[in-house]
Order: sequence, then C-alpha cells, then structure tokens
Amino acid sequence: MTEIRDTPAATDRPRPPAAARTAAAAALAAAVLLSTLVTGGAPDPATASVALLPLIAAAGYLRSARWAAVPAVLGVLTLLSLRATDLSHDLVRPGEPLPFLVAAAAVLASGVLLAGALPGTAARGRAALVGLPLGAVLGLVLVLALPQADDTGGLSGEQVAALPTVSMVDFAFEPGQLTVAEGQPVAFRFSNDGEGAHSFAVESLGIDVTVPAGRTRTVVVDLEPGTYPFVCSVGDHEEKGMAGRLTVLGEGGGDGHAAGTGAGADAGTGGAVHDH
Ligand SMILES: [Cu+2]
Repeated sequence: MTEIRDTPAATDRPRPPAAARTAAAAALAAAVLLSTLVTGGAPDPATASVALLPLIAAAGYLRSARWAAVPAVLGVLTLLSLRATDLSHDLVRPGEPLPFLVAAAAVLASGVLLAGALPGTAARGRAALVGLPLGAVLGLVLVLALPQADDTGGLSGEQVAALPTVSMVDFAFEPGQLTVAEGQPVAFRFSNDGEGAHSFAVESLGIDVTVPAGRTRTVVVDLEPGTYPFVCSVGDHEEKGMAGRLTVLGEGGGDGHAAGTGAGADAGTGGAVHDH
C-alpha cells in the first residue's frame, strides 16, 4: 500500500491512498484483455480498446490524479454495455474456472471503481469496503437481468455431453438443417465460433437463446413433430443468411403432416410451419 500525498499547496486536506482503486482499475483492464484470450483465443482491437479506459484510470489513480475517476467510470460503463451478456454467461458457470474467475474479477473491480468515484466513499478511503459488495450486487443483477444459465430439461450430464453440436459462425448455422429422430430429446449444443454474439431463435415459439462469442449454450425444447424454421435474431444476421430449419420427426419418421396426424401434429403453441 503506497500512500501518495500532495504538497500542502495543492490541497487543504490530505487525500486518501488510491491503492484500492489503482488495483481495481488494473484488475479490470487485465480481466478485459484476458477474457478475449480465454474465450476467443486472440485479442481483438475492439476489446483492447475497452481495456484502454481502465488502464488510463489505473495510471491516474497511481498518481492520485482527480480525473482518474472519469476513465474508471467510463471503463465500467463501456464494459457493461459491450460485454454484459458475456459476464452473465461466465458468472453462472463456476465449473469453467478461468472464464468464471475473470468475470468475477471484472464485476468486483467494477464495483470498487464505481464506489471509488463517489466523493464520500473515496474521501474516507472506503472504495474497497463499499466496492466489493457493490460488485457482487452488480454481478447478481447481470445474472438476473440477462439469464444465461442452461435449462437442460431434465437431461443428465452424460446426455448433455453427448448432444450434437451446432456451430454458429459469421453468419451461418453449421449445419443449418437439424433433424431430431423420434424419441430423442429436441436438444442441441450451440457453440458460437464467430466474432460476435449470435442467437438461436424460433420466433413462432418465443424461443430466443443468445450465445455470446466464444461460448457454448445448451438448448433443450419440448416440441411436437413438425418443421420449425429458426434464425439468428441478432442485428441483420437473418438477412445475411443466418437461418436454418429444425425437423422433429414423428411416428413413422414423418414430420407430423407426413405421418398423417393432421392438426394434432402442430406445435403446442400452434406456431410451427410445416413443409408440404
Ligand atoms: Cu448471428
């Protein structure tokens, strides 16, 4: 802990040490840079620029500069606006230790930086004391506001591990034609191998599962036999061709209509589109 004091001429009262805020700003910059290496395999310029603000804040706090709170808060806001879903995804998966720890460090550091920007908290040197619980609350809010946990629909861990994987790339599903045999769970693992977030959306059924870049999510749905078009609902990805078709085979191997079950083969919510 280094205490840096101003010369008496610069200010009337001694400023508290900014060690906690310096450490938090440095930790946030490191977490942002590390998170791309963990999930994307390589740093990209967009993420590097997000790390720039907390880096500037760390340098400022190290020198006890008053302006350091500005890049610190901007850094937190930028992180939250760009990577909130990623953080939520990683926070609900403690079983993947490295992404989890990076996300936990990012939210805790964000809490310390936000608390440290409050004049009263900073003046009493309470940035860490107030900031760490604030960061924990921030993480909880992210997890509740942007649910990213997998609903495995009662499948066992073994079954989930054996699910077919669909790769999401910029801008396609690979494969785009999915077929589920009779008696099998309608379940897939979506692996986002693209640069940005993608989603698996069946609009007629209200299904829309976002998968952040570099992450994997399991989707288990209860569907009647039929054919269901699906798209990526992110931005203009659908127009760019990010769409596919899911076929759930019914008795006799048909898709419902082919099996001659008529209206009974429609999806529960009546939104399925059938091929003829
Ligand atoms: Cu997409």
